[in-house]
Amino acid sequence: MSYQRRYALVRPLPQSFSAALQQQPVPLDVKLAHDQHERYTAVLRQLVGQLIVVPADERYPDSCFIEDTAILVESVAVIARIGADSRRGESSAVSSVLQKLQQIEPALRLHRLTEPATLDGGDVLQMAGKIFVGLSKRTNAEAITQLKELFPDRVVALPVAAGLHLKSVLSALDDDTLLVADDPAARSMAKHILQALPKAQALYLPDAVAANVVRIDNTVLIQDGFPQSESILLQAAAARKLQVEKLNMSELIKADGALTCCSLLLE
Ligand code: CIR
Repeated sequence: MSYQRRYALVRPLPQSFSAALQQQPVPLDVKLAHDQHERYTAVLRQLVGQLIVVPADERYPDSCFIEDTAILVESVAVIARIGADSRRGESSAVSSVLQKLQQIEPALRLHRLTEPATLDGGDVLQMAGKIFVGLSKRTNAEAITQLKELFPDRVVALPVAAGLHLKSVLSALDDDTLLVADDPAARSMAKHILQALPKAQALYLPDAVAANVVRIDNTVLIQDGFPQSESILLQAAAARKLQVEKLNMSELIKADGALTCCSLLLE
């Protein structure tokens, strides 16, 4: 079998996850979170050519949310400067792993966002060749300036009006279909994206967290436990002949994580 998605990076959940950042503090069940993350990892392993596991690091309770550490655009990796102070060190292990990967993938190029830029990968949506970047509590205008230098004509900035990150309330099912939480703030964010992509349409979902899916080749990973959104997603997947994998990430959701946040995908 040949895969289009050749690599995925994941980072195991540390025991210190109980101290993960939360917008609304509620107790976290670390064992359950661990099991949910393991299942996510197992599903991903089936879908990509090679799953790369970045070593866990107890110093960083949020480090399983590896998406925030870098942006991968075709063969370019941009190492992020994460917005939250407690998380900033998470990027260096990911950067080392990508540097090692360059030995077998010489086309892979690495760039680094530099101070005063801050950016979380969760604020970056790639869709139909564009790179949408949310200005949020974590991602600032300087990061957008630096990204525009790296990817001229591709970067579109928009304000994050709801949720922690841009992708907390939306994601791409494919190049023409934007999944969006059905609330006014998410709709206003989606408007910016749809203006830049005239061919794209929005599909609104009643559960914000369900609007974050991972698409890998002909499979889409969706959240388990949101039946109304699920039936809309199942219909959309069937219309596109996509396989669906349902994953229950309830404990990671309590720490504001969704599906995209637990991996980095490299073509
Ligand atoms: C944080 O606040 O940074 C983490 N607790 C959650 C990060 C989730 N990341 C993502 O959705 N890309």
